[in-house]
Amino acid sequence: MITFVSGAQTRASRLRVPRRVTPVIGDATRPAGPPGFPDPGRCLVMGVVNVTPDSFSDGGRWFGADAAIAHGLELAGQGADIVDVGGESTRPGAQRITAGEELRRVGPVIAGLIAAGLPVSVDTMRAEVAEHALRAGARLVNDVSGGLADPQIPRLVAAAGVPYVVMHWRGHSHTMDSRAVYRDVVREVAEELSRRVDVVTREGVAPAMIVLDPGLGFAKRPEHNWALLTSLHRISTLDGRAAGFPVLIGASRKRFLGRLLAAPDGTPRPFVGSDDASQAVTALAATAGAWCTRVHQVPGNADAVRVAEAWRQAAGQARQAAGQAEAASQAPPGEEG
Ligand code: PMM
Repeated sequence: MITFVSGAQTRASRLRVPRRVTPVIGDATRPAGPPGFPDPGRCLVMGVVNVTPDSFSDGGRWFGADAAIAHGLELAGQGADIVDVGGESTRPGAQRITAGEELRRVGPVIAGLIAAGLPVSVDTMRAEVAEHALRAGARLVNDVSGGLADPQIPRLVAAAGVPYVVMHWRGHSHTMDSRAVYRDVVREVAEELSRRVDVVTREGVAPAMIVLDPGLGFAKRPEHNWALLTSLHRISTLDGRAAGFPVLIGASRKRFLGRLLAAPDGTPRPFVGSDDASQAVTALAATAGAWCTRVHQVPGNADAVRVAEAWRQAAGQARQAAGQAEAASQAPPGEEG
């Protein structure tokens, strides 16, 4: 990011008037990620393997262990840092499946991907499924309910000592659209996440193991998603209550992107047609300091996080240079080199 210094500012510095340094976009800090995952110095990419017949973005495509394992390997080969395996659709209106069915779907896929040496996370709201995955070697539990759907999960995660994604959630899929009511979405999501953090840490989860997620599309209307995306720092810090948790975002193929890209007659863009927009969100969120982006298509997102990191590095240098120039301009006369 270029830091613009106007002619007026240059004259002001000659007159020793303190200058206002233009903020540098991409300057936000990125809190350290949880232990147990590599820190390549950029936002991580989590590739999604939905072993479901009905997920709204890719339901049915990887419904079968062999196809799902092959897809997970493909995502890792394309640059996914983590492969996230889920067996229960959370699409709006979806009905729940039994724990037995969820386990039947994800068990062999998790085992197959771990046997192949991949870092696997399990996307589940059930302790029974999380426990099975952890025994198989899953490295992270991604709980879209943040422990609300099954209060046993936090204790289980604490005992396993793995990172825990605590997502903002207001209820199961069949009710979530009616719960998308906020006066100040960023403040309320931060408050509700803060309460979840209190609960899960009381259950023994180490704060260093917590990753926060604003839950895009879960009891959120498009304007709520955009407000949250532009306020990731407030989510990370729980609106000033904490030093800063790592943040994961899941914008990929969500309805708000399809609506943004709607045809002139208002028909939303089909989910697969929103992958370029998903990558744009990844680039912006990674530049704003997100720890991880959860995506269905890896290659473009793997590029986007690298672009974002180059941007952040340059922004840091620009900020440093602007700070040095500011200090020099405020030094008393005669102290200039
Ligand atoms: N979204 C979905 C599923 N799991 N997990 C996290 N942490 N964050 C999300 O936003 C999220 C998630 C729903 O999307 P999909 O069914 O298309 O994968």
